[in-house]
Amino acid sequence: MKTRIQNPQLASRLMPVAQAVTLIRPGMTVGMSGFTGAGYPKAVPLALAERIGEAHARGEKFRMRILTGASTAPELDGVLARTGGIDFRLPYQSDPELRARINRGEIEYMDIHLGHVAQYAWCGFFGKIDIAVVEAAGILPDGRLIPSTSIGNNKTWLDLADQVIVEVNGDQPEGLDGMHDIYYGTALPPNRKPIPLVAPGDRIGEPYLRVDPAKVVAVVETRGRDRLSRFAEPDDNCQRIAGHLVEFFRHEIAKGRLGEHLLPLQSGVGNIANAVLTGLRSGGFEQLTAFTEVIQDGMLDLIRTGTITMASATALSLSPEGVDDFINRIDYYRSRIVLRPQEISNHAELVRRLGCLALNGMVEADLYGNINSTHVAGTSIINGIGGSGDFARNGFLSCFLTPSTAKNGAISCIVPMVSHVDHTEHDVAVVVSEQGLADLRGLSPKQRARAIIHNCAHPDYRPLLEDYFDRACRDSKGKHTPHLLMEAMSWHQRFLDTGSMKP
Ligand code: 0RQ
Repeated sequence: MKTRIQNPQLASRLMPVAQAVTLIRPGMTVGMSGFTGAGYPKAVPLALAERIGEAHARGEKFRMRILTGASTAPELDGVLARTGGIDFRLPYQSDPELRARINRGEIEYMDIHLGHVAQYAWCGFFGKIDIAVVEAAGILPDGRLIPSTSIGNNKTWLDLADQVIVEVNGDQPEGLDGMHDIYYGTALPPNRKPIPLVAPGDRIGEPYLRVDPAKVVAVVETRGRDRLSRFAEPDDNCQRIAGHLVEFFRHEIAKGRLGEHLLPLQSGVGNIANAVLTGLRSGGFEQLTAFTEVIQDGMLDLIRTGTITMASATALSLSPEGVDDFINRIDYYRSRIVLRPQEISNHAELVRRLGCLALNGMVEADLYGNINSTHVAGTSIINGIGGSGDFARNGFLSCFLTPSTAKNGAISCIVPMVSHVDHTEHDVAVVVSEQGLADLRGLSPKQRARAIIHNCAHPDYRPLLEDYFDRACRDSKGKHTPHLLMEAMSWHQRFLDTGSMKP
């Protein structure tokens, strides 16, 4: 384990975790590593939660602002939320404990595009970053860090924080060394230059994270794998959604609008996105590439089987079985995966240049193609917008996927008006459910409504939506985007009142 810390100056800062956490004080803004359950610090947050618990027991207030790459794990978000130690959190979360407290109004949460976080931090919009806590797979003799299973915002936190705590995790595979590409050429306007990346596999930076050794106040040795959950087995609905997408891509190839190797895929988080990738494998496509944020099991399968020849991301978000496979074939994967900072993996310029095919899950779509990715009934957050907006707005094709109903049919995922808007009608090209696919390109609002009702709504809800739309076309004052405003929201209110959207 000692050999993973090869820089003598940083080795001299090695200390027990209980001592390291005394450097984190109430009111601090803490930038932590971690992206979709990968590469988060394993020891400091747990020890910190204990310290906060003790402080609260003494009647002292101990709350911090916690910034990360994306979601982390129960050992970070879960424990810190439970102790009441989080005052403010950004940019993406999926921990049940944290989510519950956000929805009870106990924690302030800022849901922000993942591609915007670094710029906001550099511009000072989040205030001063007091301390960074970053997991690394090792420290080189020159003091640079071998990154872990995610990069996320680590470069930004290491650059901006006044102080740094490095957790060196002896259980992260040593074979990660060489898989990363950290670009140090970003600047703020008016000094920005084009980012020199023209293909997903291009390496434009260096494999290691720089850190000023003078800022490193503690190094902690840890062990422990990322805590990543299993994906649901692709069910019938997922397979149908994948089937509709495959058919659509084939149609686009036939029309000459996509080449036979498609364009770089972006795949969102969650079961549906994971299952759709699995479905693409049976679609007979070859030599695909990915420019995305997260590599889930479905994408790893495509890389292993050679369907995807190169994937760029900022994190690995694999099931325990996926992790085993990744470690067993790490040399194979290292030549086919590049992990980058999220300011690059989610950069609007690159997503637009490469022409990504954006495939993201959603909560609900409305008749006109507005998408809600984050909220149940308009007021309770699920996870956050994550990177879906970075890709939806800038991709070549923006596809949103959902089963047509949720909660055993009690909810229609196609509604008259979404209860919260994450992606506007202007950023959505294709909506897919197990019922079918609505290609919204080139359609007016009313044409889009007909396509979505007809192709995507569940038969149980289709007549209700048709009836709503017909009456809206007749009775709405404006006929461009017809709505019966009070009635539109009554669908969600009915669900809140009775547990079902059905009248
Ligand atoms: O809740 O598990 O309690 O039953 O939402 O739904 O169908 O399992 O779908 O796992 O693909 O997640 C939008 C959440 C979909 C995800 C979302 C309930 C449903 C279930 C999950 P239960 P499924 P998925 C880049 C991309 C935003 C971030 C993003 C997401 C739970 O895709 O977080 O795209 N997206 N990032 O029952 C009420 C509805 C519902 C509903 C589903 N209409 N009303 N509840 N659910 N539809 C990567 C990153 O950014 C890191």
